[in-house]
Amino acid sequence: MPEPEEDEQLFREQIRGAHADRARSRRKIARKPERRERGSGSRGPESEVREPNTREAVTFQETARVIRVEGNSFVLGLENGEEVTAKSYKGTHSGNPKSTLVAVGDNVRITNGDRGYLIEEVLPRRTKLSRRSAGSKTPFEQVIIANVDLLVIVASVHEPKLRSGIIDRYIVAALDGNLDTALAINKVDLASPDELDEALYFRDLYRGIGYPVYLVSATDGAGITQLRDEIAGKTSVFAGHSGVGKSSIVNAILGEEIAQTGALQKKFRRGAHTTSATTLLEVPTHPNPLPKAEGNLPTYIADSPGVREFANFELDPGNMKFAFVEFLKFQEHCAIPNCSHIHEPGCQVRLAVEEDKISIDRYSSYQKLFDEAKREETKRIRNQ
Ligand SMILES: Nc1nc2c(ncn2[C@@H]2O[C@H](COP(=O)(O)OP(=O)(O)OP(=O)(O)O)[C@@H](O)[C@H]2O)c(=O)[nH]1
Ligand SMILES: [Mg+2]
Ligand SMILES: [Zn+2]
Repeated sequence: MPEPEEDEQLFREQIRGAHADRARSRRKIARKPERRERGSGSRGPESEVREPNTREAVTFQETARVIRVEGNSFVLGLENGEEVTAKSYKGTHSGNPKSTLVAVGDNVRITNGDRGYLIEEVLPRRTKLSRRSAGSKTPFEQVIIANVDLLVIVASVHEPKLRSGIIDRYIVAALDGNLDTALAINKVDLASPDELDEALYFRDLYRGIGYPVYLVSATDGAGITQLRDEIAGKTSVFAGHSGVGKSSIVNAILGEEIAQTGALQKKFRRGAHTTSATTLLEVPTHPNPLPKAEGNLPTYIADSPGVREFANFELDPGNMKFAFVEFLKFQEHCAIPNCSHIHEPGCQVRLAVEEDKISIDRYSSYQKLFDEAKREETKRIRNQ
């Protein structure tokens, strides 16, 4: 089970401590907002015939992309490549109800007037990586990053130890947020023969299910070229336990020490929560060229703060099985329609686990997440 309060406190501390990281990052980052949907922006055929409102008459208005959070302000990338700092305010309109108002990766409409840059509207999110907020009675959807294409789940073969539970939680979150998923298993340079066997086991397991898996070492560069090929032309977020080497991999991909990295805590042999904020960075094509992506799209990469546990937002017990794609071909033959694969007689998924056709690690994750989803569902119904 996650330790939400503890995690939440950490999250808050990380946001507060965000300054240090950003001072180090002088790179021009994530300049262009995402291409707007038709009619959702301030330019294009629709906007030309739009009646100007009074606010527009005194200020200008354009679309920008949130690239990082600074205290209670947001650093935005404008279309012309400039970076500006903006604030949200009471009148900020959200296209994403019951969720973080402004998140990194959001596309926003801004004005510039007497009060500086103001975020007037946060546009609906195409995709998101979100988690359950903690510390309040009614948890809300805390968006870590919006509008990215790919979630790269980072784990490590050496300390901190690889645990498949958190990988499966992220896979569920990715499905929920409409993200593609890849897995990077880091620190292969430190792996003992047993740890290497374990890494290969998990590589084959997740590859067998259909996810791209990369065995990498941020330190000696093994596997980094392949990972760079995977992320070329996409916007990707790197997430996982603290200390697994997310920032180190980001630096290896960028070819520069941009993201701050930190040693593990000696006593617990786990990460020290070095990265304090999610930041979007543009991967340069020079001097460290990436292979040409289709359509020559720019590549963005986001480092994110490490977590101790990952709490999924609003797990749905009925939908859970769709995040376990290897169950699908067996569940068609379960004796009971809508079988939950937990207790029903004639369950072909459980039979497949017994026959070693489905991994026991994945099935245990499913059981845990299913139980949690059920508990949450009961709570939600009670609070209605
Ligand atoms: N030997 C070895 N050490 C690594 C590798 N990747 C990262 N490390 C070390 O592991 C420690 C943690 O690395 P970070 O990159 O700071 O980890 P992180 O996942 O960003 O951690 P948080 O920001 O706390 O979430 C540092 O001491 C790194 O030098 C690797 O591939 N091999
Ligand atoms: Mg880090
Ligand atoms: Zn079943």
